[in-house]
Amino acid sequence: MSVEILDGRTVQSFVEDEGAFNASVDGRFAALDADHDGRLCYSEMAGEIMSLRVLEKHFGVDDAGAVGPDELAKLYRVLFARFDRDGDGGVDREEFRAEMKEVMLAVANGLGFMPVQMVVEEGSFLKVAVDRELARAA
Ligand SMILES: [Ca+2]
Ligand SMILES: [Ca+2]
Repeated sequence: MSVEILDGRTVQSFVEDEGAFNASVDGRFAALDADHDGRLCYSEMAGEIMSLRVLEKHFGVDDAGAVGPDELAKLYRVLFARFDRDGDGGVDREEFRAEMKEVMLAVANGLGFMPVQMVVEEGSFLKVAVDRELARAA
């Protein structure tokens, strides 16, 4: 983990660079797809969903810290259902790309134009977005 300065524009320009963004999302997808069947089932997605809790505003949850384990399990199911757009019980690459794009655009909107300090996880999309911006500025 590292602390980075980022703003909405950094994130948005990363999402809009379709080649870079899709490559990054596809890499994440492949890493999550433990049994390599080209779909993410709920258990494969669970870790990712937990890391998305920082983005809970996007999913309409205001205070996830206040919910108990039962509610949390329910919340994870709801989040999984958002990814699984056709409801077939698995998240394919297209569904994963589409939802990650929306999530990241929601993050960009939330950040706005004022740069903020954020703790970002190594290998996360935000980290990739920051590194990309730094590489461009150099
Ligand atoms: Ca799988
Ligand atoms: Ca699906």
